[in-house]
Amino acid sequence: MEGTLLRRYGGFYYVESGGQVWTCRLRGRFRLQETVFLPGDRVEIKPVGPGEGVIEELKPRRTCLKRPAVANVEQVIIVFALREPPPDLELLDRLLFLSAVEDIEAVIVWNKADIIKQDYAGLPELYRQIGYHNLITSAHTGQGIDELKAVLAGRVSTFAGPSGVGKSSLLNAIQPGLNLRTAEVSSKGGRGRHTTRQAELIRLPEGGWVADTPGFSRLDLPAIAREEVAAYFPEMEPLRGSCRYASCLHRGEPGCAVVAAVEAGLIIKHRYEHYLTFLAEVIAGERSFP
Ligand SMILES: Nc1nc2c(ncn2[C@@H]2O[C@H](COP(=O)(O)OP(=O)(O)OP(=O)(O)O)[C@@H](O)[C@H]2O)c(=O)[nH]1
Ligand SMILES: [Mg+2]
Ligand SMILES: [Zn+2]
Repeated sequence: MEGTLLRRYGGFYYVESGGQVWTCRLRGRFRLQETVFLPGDRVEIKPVGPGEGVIEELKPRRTCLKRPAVANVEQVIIVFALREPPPDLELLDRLLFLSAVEDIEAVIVWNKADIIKQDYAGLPELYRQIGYHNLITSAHTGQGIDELKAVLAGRVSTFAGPSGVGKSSLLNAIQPGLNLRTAEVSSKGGRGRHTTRQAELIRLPEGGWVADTPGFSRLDLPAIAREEVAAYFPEMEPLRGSCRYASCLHRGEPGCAVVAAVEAGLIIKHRYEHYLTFLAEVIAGERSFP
């Protein structure tokens, strides 16, 4: 029987197959090979008792994210808060960049609209102008929840973002009765408390699946060529071929169209700065994996 891995807990793997959740163990050879199974994995199971099974096979993955660690998602729902924790725009740009590299659609959700801090009020429009899909939500008042439901319906998605932004709260708002654990942002430092410990795939009543995931604040970039970095910044893409030198990496070369666009205010400064940061990381990575 084929099924979808929902979550791991202890030595057990919970697999949905045929409208039922099976508590499974791994075939010994998977333990020997140290195969890592992820929520979202398609697996072959063999029933061994009522509601109990053994995982016999791991199907090839269509997509595979390391952070959050989920397999086969079509869409990443990147959640940030419009108050606390303060939005870390470098992490946001990293997630957008990674989704583009992995060819997974990204939707930015700006949550806690009910307690929005004015400093952040312009962010959704800024990212909308770059071309990203944005939603403004409040898990507390229900604002934007229908739009979020529509975005999730019929697709396999994962939530991603820092701890405390309201990922689990949004899922509880979408599907009352889920009762996912949530916890207040700590008053000291305004950071989340890492309430969700493990990624877990949830079936949506409208059809589709969504993974609630633990928050994180660090994210490594994938190994790509330095010349490709700009291609994953949608606002730089149209300038491809416009710099004086074909090999331009847009970091101070003469006649650079990207730097000119930054100076003219057509490319947002912090986006360009993050481009430079990512470029430097990609180049450093090239040296460690020759
Ligand atoms: N005012 C307000 N508070 C919210 C909203 N959404 C979530 N919160 C609060 O923010 C805190 C953190 O919410 P969680 O849902 O636990 O956050 P999370 O992103 O799942 O965090 P981790 O599981 O640690 O990654 C809780 O106290 C929630 O009640 C919102 O839209 N408005
Ligand atoms: Mg959570
Ligand atoms: Zn250039």
